[in-house]
Amino acid sequence: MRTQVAIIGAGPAGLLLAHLLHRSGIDSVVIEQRSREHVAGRVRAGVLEQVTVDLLARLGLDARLRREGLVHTGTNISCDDDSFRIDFADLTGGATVVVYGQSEVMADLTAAADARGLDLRHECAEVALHDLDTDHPRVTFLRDGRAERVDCDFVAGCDGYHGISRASIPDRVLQTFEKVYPFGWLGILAEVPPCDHELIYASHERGFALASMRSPTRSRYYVQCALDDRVEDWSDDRFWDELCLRLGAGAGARVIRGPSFEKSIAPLRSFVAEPMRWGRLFLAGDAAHIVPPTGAKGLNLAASDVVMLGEALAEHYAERSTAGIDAYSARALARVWKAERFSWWFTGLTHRFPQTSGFDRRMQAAELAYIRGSRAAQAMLAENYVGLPLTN
Ligand code: RFL
Ligand code: PHB
Repeated sequence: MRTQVAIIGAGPAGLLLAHLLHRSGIDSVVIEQRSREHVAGRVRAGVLEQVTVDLLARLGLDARLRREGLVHTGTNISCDDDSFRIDFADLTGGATVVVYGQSEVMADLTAAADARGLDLRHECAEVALHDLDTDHPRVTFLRDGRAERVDCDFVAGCDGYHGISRASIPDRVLQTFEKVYPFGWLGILAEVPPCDHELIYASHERGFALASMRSPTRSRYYVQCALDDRVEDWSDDRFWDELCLRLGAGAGARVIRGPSFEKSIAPLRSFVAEPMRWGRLFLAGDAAHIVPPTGAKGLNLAASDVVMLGEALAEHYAERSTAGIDAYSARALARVWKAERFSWWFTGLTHRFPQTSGFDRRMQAAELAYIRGSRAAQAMLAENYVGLPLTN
Protein backbone atom coordinates (compact mmCIF):
# COMPACT_ATOMS: atom_id res chain seq x y z
CA MET A 1 0.00 0.00 0.00
CA ARG A 2 0.95 3.68 -0.25
CA THR A 3 0.74 6.49 2.27
CA GLN A 4 2.26 9.93 2.66
CA VAL A 5 4.02 9.41 6.01
CA ALA A 6 4.91 6.04 7.54
CA ILE A 7 5.20 6.45 11.32
CA ILE A 8 7.30 3.86 13.17
CA GLY A 9 6.10 3.42 16.78
CA ALA A 10 2.70 4.00 18.41
CA GLY A 11 3.98 5.64 21.61
CA PRO A 12 3.10 9.25 22.43
CA ALA A 13 5.32 10.70 19.65
CA GLY A 14 3.90 8.42 16.94
CA LEU A 15 0.23 8.83 17.90
CA LEU A 16 0.47 12.59 18.41
CA LEU A 17 2.08 12.93 14.99
CA ALA A 18 -0.59 10.75 13.35
CA HIS A 19 -3.30 13.01 14.83
CA LEU A 20 -1.47 16.20 13.79
CA LEU A 21 -1.02 14.98 10.22
CA HIS A 22 -4.65 13.85 10.04
CA ARG A 23 -5.73 17.36 11.04
CA SER A 24 -3.65 18.75 8.15
CA GLY A 25 -5.19 16.29 5.69
CA ILE A 26 -2.01 14.18 5.43
CA ASP A 27 -2.32 10.37 5.38
CA SER A 28 -0.21 8.20 7.62
CA VAL A 29 0.17 4.58 8.69
CA VAL A 30 1.47 3.84 12.20
CA ILE A 31 3.57 0.66 12.45
CA GLU A 32 4.12 -0.65 16.01
CA GLN A 33 5.90 -3.81 17.09
CA ARG A 34 4.08 -4.39 20.40
CA SER A 35 0.41 -5.08 21.16
CA ARG A 36 -2.08 -2.30 21.97
CA GLU A 37 -2.38 -3.58 25.54
CA HIS A 38 1.37 -3.54 26.08
CA VAL A 39 1.75 0.03 24.75
CA ALA A 40 -1.24 1.26 26.80
CA GLY A 41 -0.11 -0.41 30.02
CA ARG A 42 3.37 1.14 30.37
CA VAL A 43 3.58 3.30 33.49
CA ARG A 44 5.77 6.28 32.75
CA ALA A 45 5.47 10.05 32.73
CA GLY A 46 3.14 12.07 34.88
CA VAL A 47 3.70 15.78 34.26
CA LEU A 48 2.50 17.64 31.17
CA GLU A 49 3.89 21.04 30.21
CA GLN A 50 1.67 23.77 28.79
CA VAL A 51 3.00 23.03 25.27
CA THR A 52 1.75 19.44 25.57
CA VAL A 53 -1.60 20.45 27.06
CA ASP A 54 -2.05 23.03 24.27
CA LEU A 55 -1.27 20.39 21.65
CA LEU A 56 -3.85 17.99 23.08
CA ALA A 57 -6.38 20.85 23.13
CA ARG A 58 -5.64 21.76 19.50
CA LEU A 59 -6.19 18.13 18.54
CA GLY A 60 -9.51 18.05 20.40
CA LEU A 61 -8.12 15.43 22.79
CA ASP A 62 -8.28 17.28 26.09
CA ALA A 63 -11.82 16.62 27.36
CA ARG A 64 -10.80 14.04 29.99
CA LEU A 65 -7.55 15.87 30.74
CA ARG A 66 -9.58 18.99 31.63
CA ARG A 67 -11.83 16.93 33.91
CA GLU A 68 -9.30 14.67 35.59
CA GLY A 69 -5.88 16.36 35.17
CA LEU A 70 -4.51 18.05 38.30
CA VAL A 71 -3.29 21.60 37.59
CA HIS A 72 -0.17 22.38 39.66
CA THR A 73 0.86 25.99 40.14
CA GLY A 74 4.08 25.08 41.95
CA THR A 75 6.32 22.33 43.28
CA ASN A 76 8.26 21.68 46.49
CA ILE A 77 11.94 21.06 46.95
CA SER A 78 13.20 19.55 50.15
CA CYS A 79 16.74 19.20 51.43
CA ASP A 80 17.10 16.88 54.40
CA ASP A 81 14.45 18.22 56.83
CA ASP A 82 13.97 21.61 55.25
CA SER A 83 11.70 22.48 52.32
CA PHE A 84 10.56 25.36 50.13
CA ARG A 85 8.12 25.92 47.30
CA ILE A 86 8.73 27.08 43.74
CA ASP A 87 5.66 29.06 42.66
CA PHE A 88 5.52 28.51 38.87
CA ALA A 89 2.53 30.75 38.32
CA ASP A 90 4.04 33.69 40.18
CA LEU A 91 7.56 33.28 38.74
CA THR A 92 6.58 32.75 35.10
CA GLY A 93 3.56 35.00 34.68
CA GLY A 94 0.91 32.34 35.11
CA ALA A 95 2.34 29.14 33.63
CA THR A 96 1.34 25.83 35.24
CA VAL A 97 1.81 22.09 34.61
CA VAL A 98 -0.85 19.38 34.61
CA VAL A 99 -0.40 16.05 36.37
CA TYR A 100 -2.02 13.44 34.11
CA GLY A 101 -0.46 10.01 33.52
CA GLN A 102 1.14 9.00 30.24
CA SER A 103 -1.11 5.91 30.26
CA GLU A 104 -4.15 8.22 30.31
CA VAL A 105 -2.71 10.27 27.43
CA MET A 106 -2.14 7.03 25.51
CA ALA A 107 -5.70 5.83 26.20
CA ASP A 108 -7.12 9.15 24.91
CA LEU A 109 -4.88 9.15 21.81
CA THR A 110 -5.71 5.55 20.93
CA ALA A 111 -9.49 5.88 21.41
CA ALA A 112 -9.56 9.02 19.25
CA ALA A 113 -7.35 7.35 16.60
CA ASP A 114 -9.96 4.60 16.27
CA ALA A 115 -12.83 7.10 16.20
CA ARG A 116 -11.09 9.15 13.48
CA GLY A 117 -10.18 6.12 11.40
CA LEU A 118 -6.39 6.47 11.71
CA ASP A 119 -4.47 3.45 10.42
CA LEU A 120 -2.68 1.89 13.44
CA ARG A 121 -1.00 -1.47 12.90
CA HIS A 122 0.15 -3.23 16.07
CA GLU A 123 2.17 -6.41 16.51
CA CYS A 124 4.33 -5.83 13.45
CA ALA A 125 7.50 -7.95 13.42
CA GLU A 126 10.80 -7.47 11.59
CA VAL A 127 10.06 -3.84 10.77
CA ALA A 128 12.69 -2.59 8.28
CA LEU A 129 13.25 0.78 6.58
CA HIS A 130 14.50 0.96 2.98
CA ASP A 131 15.75 3.60 0.52
CA LEU A 132 15.55 6.41 3.06
CA ASP A 133 18.04 8.47 1.04
CA THR A 134 15.91 8.31 -2.12
CA ASP A 135 12.56 9.94 -3.03
CA HIS A 136 10.80 6.59 -2.61
CA PRO A 137 11.35 5.21 0.89
CA ARG A 138 9.43 2.14 2.02
CA VAL A 139 8.82 0.10 5.14
CA THR A 140 8.47 -3.67 5.26
CA PHE A 141 7.25 -5.85 8.14
CA LEU A 142 5.40 -9.02 9.03
CA ARG A 143 1.88 -8.93 10.46
CA ASP A 144 -0.06 -12.07 11.34
CA GLY A 145 2.77 -13.94 9.64
CA ARG A 146 2.21 -12.13 6.30
CA ALA A 147 4.68 -9.76 4.63
CA GLU A 148 3.42 -6.17 4.26
CA ARG A 149 4.98 -3.23 2.48
CA VAL A 150 4.21 0.49 2.86
CA ASP A 151 5.54 2.92 0.21
CA CYS A 152 5.64 6.51 1.40
CA ASP A 153 7.01 10.03 0.92
CA PHE A 154 8.54 10.25 4.41
CA VAL A 155 9.29 8.02 7.41
CA ALA A 156 8.86 9.37 10.95
CA GLY A 157 11.03 7.41 13.39
CA CYS A 158 9.00 7.57 16.63
CA ASP A 159 10.15 4.17 17.88
CA GLY A 160 11.84 5.13 21.13
CA TYR A 161 15.39 4.64 22.36
CA HIS A 162 15.60 0.95 21.35
CA GLY A 163 13.95 1.36 17.94
CA ILE A 164 15.37 0.71 14.49
CA SER A 165 14.97 4.19 13.00
CA ARG A 166 18.02 5.83 14.55
CA ALA A 167 20.03 2.69 13.75
CA SER A 168 19.11 3.13 10.06
CA ILE A 169 21.16 6.35 9.86
CA PRO A 170 24.72 5.61 8.69
CA ASP A 171 27.49 5.98 11.27
CA ARG A 172 29.28 8.54 9.11
CA VAL A 173 26.21 10.84 9.46
CA LEU A 174 25.05 10.20 13.03
CA GLN A 175 26.73 11.69 16.08
CA THR A 176 25.61 10.65 19.55
CA PHE A 177 26.21 12.25 22.95
CA GLU A 178 25.58 10.29 26.10
CA LYS A 179 25.86 10.37 29.88
CA VAL A 180 24.86 7.34 31.91
CA TYR A 181 24.15 8.02 35.60
CA PRO A 182 25.44 5.59 38.24
CA PHE A 183 22.00 4.97 39.80
CA GLY A 184 18.37 4.28 38.91
CA TRP A 185 14.87 5.20 40.07
CA LEU A 186 12.70 2.67 41.82
CA GLY A 187 9.08 3.72 41.31
CA ILE A 188 5.84 2.46 42.81
CA LEU A 189 2.14 3.11 42.32
CA ALA A 190 -0.20 2.67 45.28
CA GLU A 191 -3.90 3.32 45.76
CA VAL A 192 -3.37 5.80 48.63
CA PRO A 193 -3.88 9.59 48.79
CA PRO A 194 -0.67 11.57 48.04
CA CYS A 195 1.25 13.04 50.98
CA ASP A 196 0.99 16.56 49.53
CA HIS A 197 -1.24 18.27 46.94
CA GLU A 198 1.91 19.13 44.91
CA LEU A 199 5.08 17.20 43.98
CA ILE A 200 8.06 17.06 46.33
CA TYR A 201 11.58 16.67 44.94
CA ALA A 202 13.78 15.59 47.86
CA SER A 203 17.57 15.88 47.95
CA HIS A 204 18.55 13.82 50.99
CA GLU A 205 21.80 12.57 52.48
CA ARG A 206 20.56 9.01 51.75
CA GLY A 207 19.64 9.83 48.13
CA PHE A 208 16.93 11.41 46.00
CA ALA A 209 13.19 10.82 46.44
CA LEU A 210 10.13 12.12 44.60
CA ALA A 211 6.54 12.28 45.79
CA SER A 212 4.16 12.44 42.82
CA MET A 213 0.63 11.31 42.10
CA ARG A 214 -1.83 10.20 39.47
CA SER A 215 -5.06 11.32 41.16
CA PRO A 216 -6.29 12.42 44.62
CA THR A 217 -6.41 8.74 45.57
CA ARG A 218 -3.42 7.31 43.72
CA SER A 219 0.23 8.06 44.60
CA ARG A 220 3.37 7.67 42.52
CA TYR A 221 6.58 7.65 44.53
CA TYR A 222 10.22 7.17 43.54
CA VAL A 223 13.51 6.65 45.40
CA GLN A 224 16.99 6.72 43.92
CA CYS A 225 18.45 3.19 44.06
CA ALA A 226 21.64 1.39 43.07
CA LEU A 227 21.91 0.26 39.44
CA ASP A 228 22.29 -3.37 40.46
CA ASP A 229 19.30 -3.32 42.84
CA ARG A 230 16.48 -5.64 41.84
CA VAL A 231 12.78 -5.01 42.45
CA GLU A 232 12.75 -8.10 44.72
CA ASP A 233 15.29 -6.37 46.99
CA TRP A 234 12.69 -3.73 47.80
CA SER A 235 9.76 -4.99 49.86
CA ASP A 236 6.94 -2.45 50.23
CA ASP A 237 7.99 -1.90 53.86
CA ARG A 238 11.59 -1.16 52.91
CA PHE A 239 10.36 1.25 50.21
CA TRP A 240 7.99 3.17 52.51
CA ASP A 241 10.62 3.43 55.29
CA GLU A 242 13.25 4.78 52.92
CA LEU A 243 10.82 7.18 51.21
CA CYS A 244 9.66 8.66 54.53
CA LEU A 245 13.24 9.21 55.69
CA ARG A 246 14.23 10.96 52.47
CA LEU A 247 11.11 13.18 52.28
CA GLY A 248 12.08 14.62 55.68
CA ALA A 249 10.19 14.85 58.94
CA GLY A 250 7.22 16.95 57.71
CA ALA A 251 6.20 15.24 54.46
CA GLY A 252 7.49 11.85 55.62
CA ALA A 253 5.01 11.89 58.48
CA ARG A 254 2.13 12.59 56.06
CA VAL A 255 2.85 9.58 53.80
CA ILE A 256 -0.03 7.10 53.81
CA ARG A 257 1.22 3.60 53.18
CA GLY A 258 -0.52 0.87 51.25
CA PRO A 259 0.28 -2.12 49.03
CA SER A 260 2.07 -1.19 45.79
CA PHE A 261 0.46 -2.50 42.60
CA GLU A 262 3.34 -1.50 40.31
CA LYS A 263 7.03 -1.48 41.13
CA SER A 264 9.84 -1.03 38.62
CA ILE A 265 13.40 0.25 38.29
CA ALA A 266 14.44 2.63 35.50
CA PRO A 267 18.05 3.52 34.71
CA LEU A 268 18.89 7.20 34.18
CA ARG A 269 20.51 8.47 31.02
CA SER A 270 21.11 11.66 29.05
CA PHE A 271 21.39 11.01 25.30
CA VAL A 272 21.13 13.05 22.10
CA ALA A 273 21.49 11.92 18.48
CA GLU A 274 22.33 14.48 15.80
CA PRO A 275 21.01 15.18 13.23
CA MET A 276 17.33 14.30 13.70
CA ARG A 277 16.88 13.90 9.95
CA TRP A 278 18.57 11.80 7.32
CA GLY A 279 17.19 11.86 3.77
CA ARG A 280 13.47 11.19 4.12
CA LEU A 281 13.70 9.88 7.69
CA PHE A 282 12.90 12.17 10.63
CA LEU A 283 13.48 11.16 14.26
CA ALA A 284 11.16 12.38 17.03
CA GLY A 285 10.91 11.72 20.76
CA ASP A 286 12.96 9.11 22.62
CA ALA A 287 14.27 7.77 19.27
CA ALA A 288 16.46 10.89 19.16
CA HIS A 289 16.99 11.81 22.79
CA ILE A 290 16.65 10.62 26.38
CA VAL A 291 16.61 12.76 29.52
CA PRO A 292 16.80 11.60 33.13
CA PRO A 293 13.22 11.84 34.49
CA THR A 294 14.11 14.44 37.14
CA GLY A 295 12.90 17.34 34.98
CA ALA A 296 9.76 15.48 33.74
CA LYS A 297 10.75 16.37 30.18
CA GLY A 298 10.71 13.13 28.10
CA LEU A 299 7.09 13.00 27.00
CA ASN A 300 6.96 16.77 26.67
CA LEU A 301 9.98 16.79 24.34
CA ALA A 302 8.31 14.10 22.24
CA ALA A 303 5.29 16.41 21.97
CA SER A 304 7.35 19.48 21.01
CA ASP A 305 9.31 17.50 18.39
CA VAL A 306 6.14 16.33 16.67
CA VAL A 307 4.60 19.80 16.75
CA MET A 308 7.67 21.02 14.81
CA LEU A 309 7.69 17.99 12.50
CA GLY A 310 3.93 18.26 11.89
CA GLU A 311 4.30 21.93 10.96
CA ALA A 312 7.22 21.18 8.63
CA LEU A 313 5.38 18.36 6.82
CA ALA A 314 2.16 20.39 6.55
CA GLU A 315 4.14 23.28 5.03
CA HIS A 316 5.81 20.86 2.61
CA TYR A 317 2.53 19.41 1.36
CA ALA A 318 0.70 22.78 1.25
CA GLU A 319 3.44 24.84 -0.37
CA ARG A 320 5.79 22.26 -1.94
CA SER A 321 8.51 23.98 0.06
CA THR A 322 11.39 22.17 1.75
CA ALA A 323 12.28 25.07 4.08
CA GLY A 324 10.40 23.61 7.08
CA ILE A 325 11.63 20.04 6.71
CA ASP A 326 15.18 21.27 6.10
CA ALA A 327 15.06 23.33 9.32
CA TYR A 328 13.38 20.61 11.46
CA SER A 329 16.49 18.98 12.93
CA ALA A 330 18.20 22.22 13.99
CA ARG A 331 14.97 23.69 15.35
CA ALA A 332 14.10 20.59 17.38
CA LEU A 333 17.66 20.12 18.67
CA ALA A 334 17.85 23.70 19.93
CA ARG A 335 14.96 22.98 22.31
CA VAL A 336 16.15 19.44 23.09
CA TRP A 337 19.57 20.62 24.31
CA LYS A 338 18.00 23.14 26.67
CA ALA A 339 15.80 20.43 28.18
CA GLU A 340 18.84 18.13 28.39
CA ARG A 341 20.72 20.82 30.29
CA PHE A 342 17.88 21.37 32.74
CA SER A 343 17.32 17.64 33.38
CA TRP A 344 21.06 17.04 33.86
CA TRP A 345 21.40 20.03 36.21
CA PHE A 346 18.34 19.11 38.30
CA THR A 347 19.59 15.51 38.55
CA GLY A 348 23.04 16.64 39.69
CA LEU A 349 21.55 18.98 42.27
CA THR A 350 19.30 16.40 43.92
CA HIS A 351 20.97 12.95 43.64
CA ARG A 352 23.78 11.26 45.58
CA PHE A 353 26.57 10.15 43.28
CA PRO A 354 28.76 7.25 44.49
CA GLN A 355 31.78 9.55 44.58
CA THR A 356 29.95 12.48 46.27
CA SER A 357 32.35 13.89 48.84
CA GLY A 358 31.53 16.01 51.88
CA PHE A 359 32.49 19.03 49.78
CA ASP A 360 30.14 18.06 46.93
CA ARG A 361 27.27 17.56 49.36
CA ARG A 362 27.90 21.01 50.87
CA MET A 363 27.87 22.46 47.33
CA GLN A 364 24.45 20.87 46.68
CA ALA A 365 23.14 22.21 49.98
CA ALA A 366 24.57 25.67 49.24
CA GLU A 367 22.96 25.74 45.79
CA LEU A 368 19.61 24.67 47.21
CA ALA A 369 19.92 27.39 49.88
CA TYR A 370 20.75 29.92 47.14
CA ILE A 371 17.69 28.91 45.11
CA ARG A 372 15.54 29.15 48.22
CA GLY A 373 16.67 32.74 48.77
CA SER A 374 16.88 34.02 45.20
CA ARG A 375 13.87 34.89 43.10
CA ALA A 376 16.10 34.92 39.98
CA ALA A 377 17.31 31.35 40.66
CA GLN A 378 13.74 30.21 41.33
CA ALA A 379 12.61 31.81 38.07
CA MET A 380 15.27 29.84 36.15
CA LEU A 381 14.01 26.61 37.68
CA ALA A 382 10.35 27.48 37.16
CA GLU A 383 10.62 28.59 33.53
CA ASN A 384 12.48 25.42 32.60
CA TYR A 385 10.16 23.14 34.57
CA VAL A 386 6.96 24.50 33.02
CA GLY A 387 8.63 24.22 29.59
CA LEU A 388 10.44 26.69 27.38
CA PRO A 389 8.44 28.23 24.55
CA LEU A 390 8.45 26.37 21.24
CA THR A 391 10.11 29.24 19.41
CA ASN A 392 13.28 28.99 21.55
P1 RFL B 1 8.14 5.46 23.49
O1 RFL B 1 7.10 5.79 24.49
O2 RFL B 1 9.28 4.61 23.88
O3 RFL B 1 7.39 4.78 22.25
C1 RFL B 1 8.11 4.17 21.19
C2 RFL B 1 7.22 3.10 20.57
O4 RFL B 1 7.92 2.50 19.47
C3 RFL B 1 7.76 1.09 19.54
N1 RFL B 1 8.88 0.44 18.83
C4 RFL B 1 8.77 -0.05 17.58
N2 RFL B 1 7.75 -0.08 16.72
C5 RFL B 1 7.97 -0.66 15.50
N3 RFL B 1 9.16 -1.21 15.14
C6 RFL B 1 10.21 -1.20 15.98
N4 RFL B 1 11.37 -1.74 15.62
C7 RFL B 1 10.05 -0.61 17.25
N5 RFL B 1 10.86 -0.40 18.32
C8 RFL B 1 10.14 0.22 19.26
C9 RFL B 1 7.73 0.78 21.02
O5 RFL B 1 7.10 -0.46 21.29
C10 RFL B 1 6.92 1.99 21.55
O6 RFL B 1 5.53 1.73 21.55
O7 RFL B 1 8.78 6.79 22.85
P2 RFL B 1 8.09 8.21 22.52
O8 RFL B 1 6.81 8.04 21.76
O9 RFL B 1 9.18 9.03 21.94
O10 RFL B 1 7.66 8.81 23.95
C11 RFL B 1 8.64 9.14 24.90
C12 RFL B 1 8.08 9.00 26.33
O11 RFL B 1 7.45 7.76 26.45
C13 RFL B 1 9.18 9.16 27.38
O12 RFL B 1 10.06 10.22 27.04
C14 RFL B 1 8.61 9.46 28.79
O13 RFL B 1 7.91 8.36 29.30
C15 RFL B 1 9.74 9.83 29.77
N6 RFL B 1 9.27 10.07 31.14
C16 RFL B 1 8.68 11.26 31.49
N7 RFL B 1 8.43 12.20 30.55
C17 RFL B 1 7.78 13.36 30.90
O14 RFL B 1 7.58 14.22 30.02
N8 RFL B 1 7.32 13.61 32.20
C18 RFL B 1 7.53 12.71 33.17
O15 RFL B 1 7.06 12.95 34.29
C19 RFL B 1 8.25 11.49 32.87
N9 RFL B 1 8.46 10.57 33.80
C20 RFL B 1 9.46 9.08 32.12
C21 RFL B 1 9.05 9.37 33.46
C22 RFL B 1 10.01 7.84 31.81
C23 RFL B 1 10.18 6.90 32.80
N10 RFL B 1 10.74 5.64 32.41
C24 RFL B 1 10.24 4.41 32.84
C25 RFL B 1 11.72 5.60 31.37
C26 RFL B 1 9.22 8.45 34.46
C27 RFL B 1 9.82 7.22 34.16
C28 RFL B 1 10.02 6.26 35.30
C1 PHB C 1 5.71 10.92 37.71
O1 PHB C 1 4.68 11.28 38.30
O2 PHB C 1 5.82 9.79 37.22
C2 PHB C 1 6.85 11.86 37.59
C3 PHB C 1 6.68 13.18 38.02
C4 PHB C 1 7.74 14.06 37.92
C5 PHB C 1 8.96 13.63 37.42
C6 PHB C 1 9.12 12.32 36.99
C7 PHB C 1 8.06 11.44 37.08
O3 PHB C 1 10.00 14.50 37.37
